[in-house]
Amino acid sequence: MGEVVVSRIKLARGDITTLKVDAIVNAANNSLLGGGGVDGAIHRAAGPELLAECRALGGCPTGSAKITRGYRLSAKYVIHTVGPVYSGGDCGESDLLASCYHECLRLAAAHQCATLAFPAVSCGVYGYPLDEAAKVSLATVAQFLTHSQLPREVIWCLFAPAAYDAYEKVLADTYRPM
Ligand code: AR6
Repeated sequence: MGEVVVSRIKLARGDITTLKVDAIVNAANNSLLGGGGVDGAIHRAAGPELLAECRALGGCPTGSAKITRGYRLSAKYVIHTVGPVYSGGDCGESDLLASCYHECLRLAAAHQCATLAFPAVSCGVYGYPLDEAAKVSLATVAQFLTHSQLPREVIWCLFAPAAYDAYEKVLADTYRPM
């Protein structure tokens, strides 16, 4: 992977709702009506207008994404994606997770987002192993960025220390070998 593409990928720690970026990604469920984890945090920070807009979207299939405004967030948009529930790895989970990331990137570029932040989609209650998710998602983002100027920068905002460590390791081993 080219150095230019890798330099457009950043890792951060903490709460994605605090980021000043054009769009943040929500790890949602098929209803798009809120939940726990990062989904709960985003709805709390964005305010009730976000839920009102989500109600009108009619849900979202696993592997797809839908965009809303960000309301009280610093981010202009929230891109809601529904990751797969991990059930052993032989049920198409990696294709579905790659599809989530690809659809989010496509929507961000279509809405002229220069900066986009992802959480570790599917790595909480949906149970996706962190190292596998890091490999699939980094490969999908790196591939997309090779043929798209937008988003200019992609940030993973990783709340759990283990998630940060997993992404850092895959990035170092695969994309920034010493
Ligand atoms: N900022 C960034 N990352 C966060 C935050 C935050 N504020 N809070 C949690 N995480 P999860 P999933 C991390 O469970 O596995 C919801 O109920 C968390 O540590 O939020 O895709 C939805 O409604 C983990 O690494 O999402 C769905 O029903 C990562 O975000 C279901 O959970 C994802 O964990 C989706 O499950």
